[in-house]
This record gives sequence, C-alpha cells and structure tokens, in this order.
Amino acid sequence: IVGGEFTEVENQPWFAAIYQKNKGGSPPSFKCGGSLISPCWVASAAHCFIQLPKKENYVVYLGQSKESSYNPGEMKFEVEQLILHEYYREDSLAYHNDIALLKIRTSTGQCAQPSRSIQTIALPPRFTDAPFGSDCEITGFGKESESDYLYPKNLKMSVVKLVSHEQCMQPHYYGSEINYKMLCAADPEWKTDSCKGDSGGPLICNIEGRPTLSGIVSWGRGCAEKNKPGVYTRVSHFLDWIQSHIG
Ligand code: 4AZ
Repeated sequence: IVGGEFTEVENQPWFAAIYQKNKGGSPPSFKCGGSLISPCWVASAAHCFIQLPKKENYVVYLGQSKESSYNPGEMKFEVEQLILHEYYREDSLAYHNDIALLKIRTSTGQCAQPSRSIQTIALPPRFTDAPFGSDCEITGFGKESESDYLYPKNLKMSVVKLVSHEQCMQPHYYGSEINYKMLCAADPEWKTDSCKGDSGGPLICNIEGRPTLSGIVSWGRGCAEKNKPGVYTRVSHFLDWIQSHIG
C-alpha cells in the first residue's frame, strides 16, 4: 500500500496472508493477500497462483498483523482445494476473471474459528456496488512505493474512491483495457494506492450499511500514478461462480 497507514488485523479481521512454501527448510515467502468469505473459504486473485497452480505449495494464515512473524491468535491452514477461474486470462496490462478460491483447513481438519482477529467478510448483493465516488478500504503487505525492493513488515490500509467505468475507460486512463467485470479505485490526489504484493487482497466498501468485499486487488499501471487507478476484480459480477464452487 502506497500512503495510507499501518493497522492491526483486528481492523481487517477477514484479511488472509497467503505464503508460498520453499524447498529445503527455508520459511515460506509471502505471496498474496486474500479475504475470508466463509469459515472454510478464502477469495484471492488467480494471477497469484497461475504459475504454480498446486495447492500443496501454499499456506494461509489468518490473524496476522506482521508478515512472516508469529502473531498471537493467528491460525495456520493448508489449502484443501485451489480453484482458479476457468476463464482467467492475461492481456498486455489487464488480468481478466482474476479470481481464485482457496478451501482452507488446519492440520487437524478445522476451518477458521472466529475471534477478535479472525472474521468473515460479507459478499455483495448480486450486481450491486457502492456508488462511484464512495470511499472504500484497501489492505495489504504490499510495497509502500513502486521503486522499493523491500516490503513493509506491518499490515497497512488506506482509503480510495470508486472511479466510474466511464472515467476509467477514458483513453488517458485505461481505455479498452477496462471492462464491466473490473472496478477502478483511486485517490483523487494520486497519493495512495494498492501496489505490488497487495494482489489478491480486499477492496471493502459499505453496501447497505455493512462492510462488503466489493473488489479483489488485480492490476494497475504502477502505483499511485496520475490517471492510473488501481483495478479490482468486481466481486458482485462473480457471485454465481463463487456459489457454484462453495455452495
Ligand atoms: C502488482 O504488481 C500490482 N496499483 C498490484 C496493484 C496495482 C499495481 C500493481 C494497483 O501486484
């Protein structure tokens, strides 16, 4: 996250930290964010997993405010199922149908136990989003500046505004790279944005008075660049796909 502020996972208790296992006993490497949408299921971005689409290679933590550290109250999970969208596709800039579902279970076969630092996030009503111009929250362990090579250790969050498709499809924004299964969100002053490493994490908007998973961090040209919003998978347009897999 460029800009924004450091936070604790109690303020984003649906946030999941997804790590890729390493060979030869070295600790797992942080890979992507995710969101707990039911006790057994985490939603994330397909592009995080496409190069290594094997569930055995990943481990999921809930309740982490600090990356790659022990966090009191955290829970660790293996991935029982890794489902990537069957129409996931990459264009020059854009990812299409950039959504994945991870079924999680502890070593003793349990799903997530809700606590102060672990909670599910609501899915949106069908084809329903917050109005354009609404404030929404983004969360992640991603870079604080595109040029950094290090990632922050502490979880960050920020606030961005939903940008209309009409605006985001302007030639000096993203033109025809954008479609209606994506959401654009940005800071009017281009000071805060999601960035590399935030992929898969949540864009949370208030819909009908409750915090809702409206978007999944997917792509963007750079981070907090003028006229280049963050682009998010539009969860309200994938509810049938989600339902068909999680029941
Ligand atoms: C990335 O490379 C990335 N500003 C994620 C989000 C954005 C840009 C890049 C959006 O993972």
